[in-house]
Amino acid sequence: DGLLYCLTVMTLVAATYTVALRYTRTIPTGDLYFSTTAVCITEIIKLVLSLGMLAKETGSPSRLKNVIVEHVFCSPKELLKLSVPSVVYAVQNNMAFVALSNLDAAVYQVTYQLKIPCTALCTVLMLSRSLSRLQWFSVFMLCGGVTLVQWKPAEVTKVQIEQNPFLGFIAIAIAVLCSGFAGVYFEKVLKSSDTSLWVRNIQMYLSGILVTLIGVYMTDGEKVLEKGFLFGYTPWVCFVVFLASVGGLYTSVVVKYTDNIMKGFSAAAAIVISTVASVILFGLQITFTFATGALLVCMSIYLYGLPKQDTSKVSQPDTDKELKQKLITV
Ligand code: NCC
Repeated sequence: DGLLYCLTVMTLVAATYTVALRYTRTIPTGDLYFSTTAVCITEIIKLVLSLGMLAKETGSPSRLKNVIVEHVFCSPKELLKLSVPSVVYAVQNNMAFVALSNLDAAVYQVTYQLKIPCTALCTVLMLSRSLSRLQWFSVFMLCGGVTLVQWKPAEVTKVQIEQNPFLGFIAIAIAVLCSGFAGVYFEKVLKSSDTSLWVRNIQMYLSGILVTLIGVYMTDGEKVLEKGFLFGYTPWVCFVVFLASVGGLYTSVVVKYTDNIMKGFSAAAAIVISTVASVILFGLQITFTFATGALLVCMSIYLYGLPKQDTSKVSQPDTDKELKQKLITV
């Protein structure tokens, strides 16, 4: 039940986040905030919130202190290990701002779905887990389904800003690769020991703050010194930072209890369910593309969840054959 709640929050936050972020980047005046600082502040907030959660988990201040001393001050190796995903996430989170400064939110959301197969590939390569052929098929079916479900006829919104769609798509491509890799890497570290999720998060956000600060310095250094770190922070920008922080933490909980591929499937299901709910509640009209996409999403979930034995029986002789072939060639 708790998981279902986390999934729903994660998906709703992600959808709101994208639209709100896009909105804050389309202000035509020269008062635009520095997006690199927003990414940095997000890491700080997530660190503080994770400390709070860890305090709750440990129960007493003295135990909290012990845990922090042991896992942060006396674990440079672990900190180094988690600096890998924190660098990659720093790139990814900055790329989201680049992409949404140059592309419409709907276009972004649809293209970003490429992260589903990318995540599946990373899972197979890095967690030495295997997917049956049918599961691979369902991964691509999900990707197509979510694309259709989120498909919106491009509205001709007149934004008064200069945009470079090509740059936007490059940014999405980088974000897709980063999301797959960092997600699976964090999952691997998290599940390889029984160290608490909040400790892992704290370890990651510490280097995250450092890396995103370097990002601020390298990209907007002079301008930030001149105008201030929080220059251009409207309530909307604060809202975006808030959503990014909450969304990140919910994501980590979801990954703890499921995995990154399941995260993709459940997010898709949540989108479908929330739309169907608004049809029932508010009489929203369902489009043909949505219905087709929803059908694909449901079918892909069904196919992905089919018992694996049947397919592994089929693929077993395959690998045996391959092995024999290899032996013969040797
Ligand atoms: O792309 P996605 O997630 O995989 O990005 C993961 C986000 O979660 C943060 N994170 C991850 C692990 C961890 N232990 N702590 C974290 O804070 C990372 O910093 C990264 O921001 C998704 O599956 O679609 C999802 O998408 C993002 C976001 O919509 C996209 O990245 C678009 O920019 C969602 N984030 C938010 O809504 C803020 C995430 O909830 C789900």
